[in-house]
Amino acid sequence: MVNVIGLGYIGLPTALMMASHGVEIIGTDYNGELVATLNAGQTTFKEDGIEELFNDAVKSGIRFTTEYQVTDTYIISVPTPYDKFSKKVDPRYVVAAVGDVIKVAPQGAIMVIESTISPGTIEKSVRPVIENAGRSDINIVHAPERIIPGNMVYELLHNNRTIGADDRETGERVKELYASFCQGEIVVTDIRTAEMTKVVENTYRAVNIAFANELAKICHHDGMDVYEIIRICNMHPRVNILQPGPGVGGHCISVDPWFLVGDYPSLAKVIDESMKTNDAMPAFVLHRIYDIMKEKGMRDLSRVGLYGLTYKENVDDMRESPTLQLLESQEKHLGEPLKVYDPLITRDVLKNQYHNLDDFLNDVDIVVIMVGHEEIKSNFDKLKKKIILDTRHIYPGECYHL
Ligand code: SAJ
Repeated sequence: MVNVIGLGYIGLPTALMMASHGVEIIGTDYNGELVATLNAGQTTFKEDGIEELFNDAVKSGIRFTTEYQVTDTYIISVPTPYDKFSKKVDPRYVVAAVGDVIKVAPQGAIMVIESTISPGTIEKSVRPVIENAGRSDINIVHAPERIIPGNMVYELLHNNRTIGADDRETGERVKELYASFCQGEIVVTDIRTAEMTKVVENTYRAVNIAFANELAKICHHDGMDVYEIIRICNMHPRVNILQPGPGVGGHCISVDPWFLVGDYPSLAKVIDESMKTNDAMPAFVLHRIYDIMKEKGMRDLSRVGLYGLTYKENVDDMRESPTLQLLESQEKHLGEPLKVYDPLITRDVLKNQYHNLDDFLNDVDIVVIMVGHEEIKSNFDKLKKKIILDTRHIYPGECYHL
């Protein structure tokens, strides 16, 4: 039996996937409300295919509880926030979960940590907890998650995975467990390498996006079409530039690279600049809005609407969202926030927030497409009379770009 600790964006799909592939799973979360929701047969966030997976897992006998279980294998997938000032990882939830698990874990149990951590965190923060409790018999493993919100179920099944362990035998045992559902290649390595690969993967993407964002600014400055330029460059067999956008959000790409900057400030120069470039994008969008208003002779900010509140298309996750970053920087300057609407955010989170596309469009003249949700793509005809700033390069008609 496997006890999955932390039933959030990563722990829940992982637990469901394993259960639906015949592994006996008990999911534990200290949030009683979340556990009650799951026990009432409801999933806790929207994601393609998660409902079906949930139903399969329930049929296969998955259970949810707030109690830690006595078993031979644990998977810990709790959040790892970062300290915005020091830019370092904050391992407090991982450390707390490890502390709770070792109170009940039997001799020789395996403890897999899936949470993203900066290189060296297991050595610095996790191993001491285990050793100080006299539990050196516990086998620590790091199996960083790799799935992308919006395509989690597919990626859980198909992505290659990395497993870091102290010894080959433990690594192979965990590999066998993940092979119960994972059709990709599973590489076994040491813990520090596994920690580093995860952060490097997200850093690679952050630096690549920053490069695209910088190109967007250069091209805008001299009236060149950045999208056409990237499209042509990407036809070269060894070039793969990502897309510019209004900023980088989510809990990973906008956060993990900072761990390297925080730990190696004098070495991580390109990474530091890239993160600053991405962080500056929401303010750049704000400048573009002012430029467009000036060009059109408009003064009334209340006629500007931001479409999309989530950090990317077709997910309901707002963590580190560029729209929220933009509103924050706008509020600092002007006070009254711009109008916003997102079909996937149904609860009231902001002032000036709309819950219906038509109402939103009726009240604005400039629409800033911050997120390319399917909803807006199938309603482009409603934007015909609007002035559009498309930060995602999805609108087929005449409009402004970054
Ligand atoms: N973005 C751009 N331009 C692009 C691609 C993305 O501006 O060309 C923006 C998005 O709009 C979003 C942000 O970047 O705001 C991040 O989105 P994403 O879709 O690139 O990635 P995440 O954060 O949803 O998921 C990433 C994935 N990592 C990699 O692709 C290397 C995922 O595989 C990881 O599991 C996840 O981080 C994580 O948990 O680390």
